[in-house]
Amino acid sequence: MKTYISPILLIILAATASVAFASDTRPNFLVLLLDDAGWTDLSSYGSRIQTPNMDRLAQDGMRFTDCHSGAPNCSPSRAGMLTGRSPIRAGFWNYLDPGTSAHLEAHEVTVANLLQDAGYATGHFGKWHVSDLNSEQAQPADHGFDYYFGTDNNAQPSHLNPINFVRNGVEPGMIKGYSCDIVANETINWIKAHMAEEKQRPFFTTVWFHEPHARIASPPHLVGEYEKRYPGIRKKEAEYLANVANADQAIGRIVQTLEDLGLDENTVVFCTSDNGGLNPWSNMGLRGRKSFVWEGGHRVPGIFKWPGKITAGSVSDDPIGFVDMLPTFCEMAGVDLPENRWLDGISLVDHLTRGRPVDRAYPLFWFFYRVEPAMAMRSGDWVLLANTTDKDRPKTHVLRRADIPIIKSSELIDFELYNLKHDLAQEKNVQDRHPKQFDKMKSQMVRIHKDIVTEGKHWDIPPEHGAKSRVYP
Ligand SMILES: [Ca+2]
Repeated sequence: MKTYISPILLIILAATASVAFASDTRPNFLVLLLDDAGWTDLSSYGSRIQTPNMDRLAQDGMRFTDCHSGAPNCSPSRAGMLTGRSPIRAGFWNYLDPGTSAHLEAHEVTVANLLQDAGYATGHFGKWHVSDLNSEQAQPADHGFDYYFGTDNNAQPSHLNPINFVRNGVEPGMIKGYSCDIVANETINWIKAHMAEEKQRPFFTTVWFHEPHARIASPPHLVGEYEKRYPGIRKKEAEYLANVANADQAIGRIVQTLEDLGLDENTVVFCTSDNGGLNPWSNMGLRGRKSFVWEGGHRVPGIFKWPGKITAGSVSDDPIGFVDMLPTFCEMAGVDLPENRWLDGISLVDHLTRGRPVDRAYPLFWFFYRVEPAMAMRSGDWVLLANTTDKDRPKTHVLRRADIPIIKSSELIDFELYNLKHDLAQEKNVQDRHPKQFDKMKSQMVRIHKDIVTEGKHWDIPPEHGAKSRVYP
């Protein structure tokens, strides 16, 4: 039997569909990531650096005092943000050095994949560092980005006049200017072009700046401002402060573009850094720095802005992590989570928009085989840390073929318990005073460690790869 649909019904159906499309009120996303900026590198977090644009995001949104990157170094942290999973589960034992086999594989599901499938336009701008661009490895397009303009790792030879950007597979050669401005310009142009062509579609953008990771280059007038402001300051320090300030100005131009285009009211902005800072002034009050699983390695600035949904000027002390971003962005966009894989993060929407406490059944944790201690796990105000049985083995800066079987067969030892509420600097191991808390967390951490090192990919790394990498005692 043929089904007859009247022309009038077709007109009504078409009109309904077009209204539904035109009234797509799902938010846009702008994820701003600094590289190696520490917890206290923004003025809103107590820094000497003038960061008025990021501070304004905090004034217009929610500032987190206890936000944690996905890992204490670059590539794993980014993989954690994109996948909502522990970087170890996603195959990231260490950062990606040139020639390694490790990378974010195409079968991982990223937040960009999910939003793209749901109709979002997607763009990545800046440092990528979860696979080699223009190689056989999975590319940004495989990970859900319609458009990309990025570098494998750091801007080369420095932030000034970089030569290693790739735009959708094409290498434009040297681009004049500072990396943060180049990345901001590309982001702004992409957003403008998108709005001119298909303004009914929401967008998702990751803007991952190279600043303030070495090698640093900062505009001389900004360096001069900090030398004048802090007489006697070392040149290297002034260059660093100016570097963060320069990135802040680039962020200001992107945010201004959103306002000029009338997009700011319906755009979620998340601003953060991929790991703790290297310098003592970057992680004030915290133990450790980049690479370590002490707080200084992964506690970072974290600012959310979503006008009308998140209370302006609010401050949250609840612990959150990069693994929460995929579930959070998906809920904000009304997109279902993948059901065929374990996610380590949770949605923060109830916390962000209704002020409900972050209720986490599964803890935040960080594992890096190369450092001591090698693992940290958070539960409320408590942090449990532990070494591994291979702690005395000399380790190279990069992951080598021989590392993986040893990491996978190692076990946790030397546990230490700290209470961050009373001891943010992690100076006093209190395991003897809180045996029940210690035992409870220890058994959970042993389970999680076993779980992730079992799941973590056994990469087929070439035997000689990393032979000249520097060795740690
Ligand atoms: Ca980094």
